[in-house]
Amino acid sequence: MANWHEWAELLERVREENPLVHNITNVVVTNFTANGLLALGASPVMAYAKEEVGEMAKLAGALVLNIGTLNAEEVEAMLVAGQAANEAGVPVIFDPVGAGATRYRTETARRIAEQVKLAVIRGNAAEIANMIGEAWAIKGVDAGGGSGDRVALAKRAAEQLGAVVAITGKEDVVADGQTTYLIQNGHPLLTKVTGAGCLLTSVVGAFAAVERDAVKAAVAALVYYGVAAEQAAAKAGERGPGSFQTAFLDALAYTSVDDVKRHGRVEQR
Ligand code: ATP
Ligand code: TZP
Ligand code: MG
Ligand code: MG
Repeated sequence: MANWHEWAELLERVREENPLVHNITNVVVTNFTANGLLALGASPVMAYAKEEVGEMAKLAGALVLNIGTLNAEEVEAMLVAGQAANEAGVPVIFDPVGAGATRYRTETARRIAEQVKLAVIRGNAAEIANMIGEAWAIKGVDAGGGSGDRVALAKRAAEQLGAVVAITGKEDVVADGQTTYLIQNGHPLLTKVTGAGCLLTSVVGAFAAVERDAVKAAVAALVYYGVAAEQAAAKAGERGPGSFQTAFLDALAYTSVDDVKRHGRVEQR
C-alpha cells in the first residue's frame, strides 16, 4: 500500500474528532469556508477581534490565517493569534492570497512567515514565489500566466520558509524540503468558484488538527479535495459553476476514504 493510502484515512479521523478550526479569513469566502468545513466534518469558527483571537486560537485544533482582504487591524490580530497558537502547539496554516500583487500583501505575507511558526503555507505558484522574493506574474488574487518549475519552487520555498509548502493549480505540489508529492486530482470548475483555494487552505487546517505531520496532513487534504471536486463535476459539472459549487459542498460530505484511495492520483517526486 502506498504511504498516501494510509494518510487518506485521516479523512475518517477528521470526521470522528470534528476538530475546531479557527479561521481569520477574508470577507469574500467566509460563508463558503464555514460551510465547506462543516460538510467535511470539521467545526469552523471565525473570530477576528484582537481582544479574543489569542484565546480562541488556543482552544482550536488548528488556526488558519488568510490575507485575502487584509487590513492593519486584522494583520495585528493574525500575529497575536499566530503567536498564541505557537505557544499552545496549535498548528498554523497560512494562505498568502495575492502576495506579489501589491507591496502591502507581499510584505505582510513575509512578516507573518517571519513572526509566526507556520506548519503549512498553501497558495498558487505566484504567491509562493513572491513570498521568497522571486518574481512571478500574478493577476489580483489569481495565478498569472507565469510558468516555471513548480516542483523546484515548492522545494526552495519549503527550505527558505521552514514550513511545508503546497502549491496548487492544475497539478498540486507538496514539499517539505526533503520529499515532494505531486497530486493530479481536481477539476477546472474549481477555478470558477471564488474561495476554492481559501477553503482548501482551511481543509488543510482540519487535517493538520488531527495529524501533526504536516506533509501527511497536506497531502491527505489535497487528494481528498481533488477527488471530491471530480465527483461533484461528474454529477453537476455540465450545468455550470453555480450547480458545481452546490454539488461540491455535497461531495465534501459524502466523499469517502475508499473513494479517495480509488481515485487519488499521488506520486512521490
Ligand atoms: P488561484 O488564485 O490561482 O485561483 P486558488 O487559491 O484559488 O488559486 P487553486 O490553485 O485554484 O487555488 O486551487 C484550488 C483547488 O483547485 C485545488 O484543489 C487545485 O488542485 C484545484 N485546481 C485549480 N486549477 C485546476 C485545474 N485547472 N484543473 C484541476 N484542478 C484545479
Ligand atoms: N478577492 C480578495 S480575496 C478573494 C477575492 C476574489 C477570494 C480569493 O479566493 P481564492 O480561494 O484564492 O480563489
Ligand atoms: Mg481560485
Ligand atoms: Mg487563493
